[in-house]
Amino acid sequence: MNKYLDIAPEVAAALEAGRPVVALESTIISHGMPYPQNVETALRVEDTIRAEGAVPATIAIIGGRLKAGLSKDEIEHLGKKGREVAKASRRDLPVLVARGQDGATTVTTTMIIASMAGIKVFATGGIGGVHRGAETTMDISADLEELARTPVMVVCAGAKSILDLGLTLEYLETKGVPVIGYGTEELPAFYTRRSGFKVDYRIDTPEELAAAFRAKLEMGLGGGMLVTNPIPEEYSMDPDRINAAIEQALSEAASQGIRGKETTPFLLARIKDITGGDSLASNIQLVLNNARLAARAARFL
Ligand code: PSU
Ligand code: MN
Repeated sequence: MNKYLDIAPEVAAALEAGRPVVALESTIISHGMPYPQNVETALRVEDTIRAEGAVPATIAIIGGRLKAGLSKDEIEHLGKKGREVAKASRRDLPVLVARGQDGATTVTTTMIIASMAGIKVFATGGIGGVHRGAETTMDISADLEELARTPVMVVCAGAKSILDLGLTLEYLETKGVPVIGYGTEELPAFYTRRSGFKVDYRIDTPEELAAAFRAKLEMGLGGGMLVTNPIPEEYSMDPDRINAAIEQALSEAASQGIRGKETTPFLLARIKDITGGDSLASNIQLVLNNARLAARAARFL
């Protein structure tokens, strides 16, 4: 057992018994949504996973310990501190752990810690990817490298068009990461069901998601699988409206010189403000939808 890792008793018991477990990230709590909706959503997502017969394992770094499974108090703590908590990617783990600090885990570090704990399925909202203009900034999320490297199935609602979706798909292709559309041939764009880009494969059942991922694991191919699950129609946003908000947020980020790890949280917060909170409601619904699908897939693994 990894001496830096604490697996919550409920999670450990489920893993021991071979029952389904779904990992959840914590950057979405601290940096992705405002308080108190972030805490309410994190707890609702856990309840949704339980209602589907799986055990939730929200992942974070608390006092330098890698945690698979958080208490309500720990979730409240991360949600209240919000952007004061370090956003922890792979490169941040050594120093945060050695210093005994807190960290909110991104898709990258959630995959790392899930994998250490033996958890195979992870549900989130959106992943990071190749940023627009990456051909000069080289801003490419570590999430893509992690998908290439760590064996976890990640269920998301696609990627926001704050990113260059075409280049993100090219990168994943190069790295050998299967991009699956759940019930769709088109990559969903987070707030909307359509992006104009094709996924690699359409899969229509949780059972087949599990079968494909199991085959990947058993062949020893390494790396994860990305499942993109479109936001339910009734919660999806008007594409013109959301795209205008994204363009405005991007131009503000450029004029304010926002860079590096600040870029994504800045854009997410601005989009939420520009849409007057409507994007937050959609965001919450798509996360719940992904949690449900991840729990169903985990039951077949
Ligand atoms: N995209 C979203 N919502 C999020 C994130 C991305 O739509 O909450 C968060 C996730 O934690 C993701 C991280 O792993 O941002 C990516 O950050 P960066 O682009 O700095 O790699
Ligand atoms: Mn980046």
